[in-house]
Amino acid sequence: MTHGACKPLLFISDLHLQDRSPELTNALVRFLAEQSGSCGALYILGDLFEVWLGDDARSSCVNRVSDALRDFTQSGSKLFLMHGNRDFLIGNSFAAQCGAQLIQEPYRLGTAHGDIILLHGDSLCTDDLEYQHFRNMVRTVKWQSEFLSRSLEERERFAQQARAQSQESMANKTEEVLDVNQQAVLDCFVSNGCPRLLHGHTHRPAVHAVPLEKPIDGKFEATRMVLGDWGTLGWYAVVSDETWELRHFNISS
Ligand SMILES: [Mn+2]
Repeated sequence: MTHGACKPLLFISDLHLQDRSPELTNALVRFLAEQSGSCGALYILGDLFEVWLGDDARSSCVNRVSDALRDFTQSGSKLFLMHGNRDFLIGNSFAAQCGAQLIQEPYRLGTAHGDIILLHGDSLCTDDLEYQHFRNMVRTVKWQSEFLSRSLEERERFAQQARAQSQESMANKTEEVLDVNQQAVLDCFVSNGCPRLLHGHTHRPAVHAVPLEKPIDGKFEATRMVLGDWGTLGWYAVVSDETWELRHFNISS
């Protein structure tokens, strides 16, 4: 693959879209319209939606988003969707409607700056044992096919209970427990043999330089870029021939 005339790659995550926050859906629609054509590909690294009960559960928000994503891909930009901890049930049917391809984490992306490992980020939060237990359960094929076979009302009830429980237990967890575990981050660099990592989930946008004991790719320092969630600000990362950086813009409500 040559990188000579590559259009920029964009990365977003954690928009948590839902009918209740039309200003965020509007911000995404504007963002897509501005970037379509000039952007080579958009990678959505999870939690595009606040909740996903199945591709058959439609809402005005979901319809607006799928229309805007389809316009974006029809204009010539590629679109890749990764699951987050809230929308891990997005299926091939929704992806096809948007012209998107679902990708699994860890996803290794070749760029002009070397390979970058893409993750949603929740797999790095290993101090939150309760959440990791839940994650292991709901990420099995068996659990998912059983859940998707239930009625929409039953699925909605389950999602409400899960959210109430998670909010209750999150109130008792420290900031450290809810952030990434540093050893999990190091293990990720080592196991992938790659000193560059890009993820979301923690809602703590930053670019971290991580010292390495043993060099990876000849480097004693790895980079962990964290996308921010969308609220009063919208966050995205840009990878072009010239730069690899985190950017943000204002979202007026
Ligand atoms: Mn998340």
